[in-house]
Amino acid sequence: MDGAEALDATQEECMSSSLDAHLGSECGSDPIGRQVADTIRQLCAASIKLRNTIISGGVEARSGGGDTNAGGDVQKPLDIVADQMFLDAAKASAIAVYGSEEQDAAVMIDPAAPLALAIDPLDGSSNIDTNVSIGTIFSLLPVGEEHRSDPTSALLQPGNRQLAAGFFIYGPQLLLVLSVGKGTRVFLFSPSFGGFVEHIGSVAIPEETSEFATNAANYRHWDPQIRSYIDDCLAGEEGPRERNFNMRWIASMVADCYRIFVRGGIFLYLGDGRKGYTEGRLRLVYEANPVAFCVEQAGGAATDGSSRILDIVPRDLHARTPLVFGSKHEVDRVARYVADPSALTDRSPLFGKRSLFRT
Ligand code: AFP
Repeated sequence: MDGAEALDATQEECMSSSLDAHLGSECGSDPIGRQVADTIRQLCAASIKLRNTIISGGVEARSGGGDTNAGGDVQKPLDIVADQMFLDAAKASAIAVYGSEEQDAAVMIDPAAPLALAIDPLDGSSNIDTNVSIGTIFSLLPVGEEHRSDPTSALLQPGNRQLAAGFFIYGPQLLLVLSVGKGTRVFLFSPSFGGFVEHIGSVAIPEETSEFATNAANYRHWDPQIRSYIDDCLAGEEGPRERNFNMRWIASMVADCYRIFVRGGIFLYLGDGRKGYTEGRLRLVYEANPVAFCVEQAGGAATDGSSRILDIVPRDLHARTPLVFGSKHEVDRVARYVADPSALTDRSPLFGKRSLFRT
């Protein structure tokens, strides 16, 4: 086989494993399915543009001071650029209403269109300076007849109504983690092919794990149940869990989440005692819901500590929620710690009272 034939063979392989082929076969041939597929294609095109901006180190990609968004987070120039790129993608799709972390209120696009897009255009943007992976998290919801008088209300449906959800990771590779409700798959942007190709077929998050992800600097602000859970992990082989745990915290949810898809783990960002953090930090509609959808579709679990994330009815577009997700058995275990504080008193005094973060 000469070089040209080899290239053709690779191109053919790329086409058959392409995101496009996946969307064609998995989204269905009904109008809504086709519009979901087309919207995902538009989001992918925007993500490639954003990736090019990031890797070029252009002026937009540089961090800097800025205004605050609706949630009070400082906006970087790249947050604004990303928001505009995805808003343009939404305008080129069958989107009625666009709800973004970077916009105070939902943006009406076409009240007659069948879909609503909720998005965090650039999650983890406080990491831009440090060249850590950042991402875009998105959720597609149906706009039904009941939403016609006020299409923005479509963004306030519980996450179990999502038609598709996913996130892009701008890291060493541009990846797309995607679920259209039939499992979760990972696609890789191939510059030579010019599009996304399948990277990991069907993701399965291991049910068991010995790795947790949390910002341990907030330990003193946590509820006692969560401190106890982490204490028990930290106690390792000598503690009640009788095995050693590892900790990872990238502070960029897409990157922490992707690691959990690849090798299991548990992510915790619960409410804590700091001012403004009673509901944690993460947003229900455009962060927790899409992640929870992909996690559940990969066999994992996602809760607010006790209740399933996907069953929560959002109060408003920017509402926060405590969030725990990852390996199912570990997420269930956290719920047991949260639900039954009295069980903690039965634990050995060594593990019930002592904080291993204290000296
Ligand atoms: P930014 O988008 O402001 O960087 O926030 C990122 C994030 O929402 C999420 O990606 C991280 O898991 C979390 O914040 C990290 O929060 P802490 O800095 O409080 O650990």
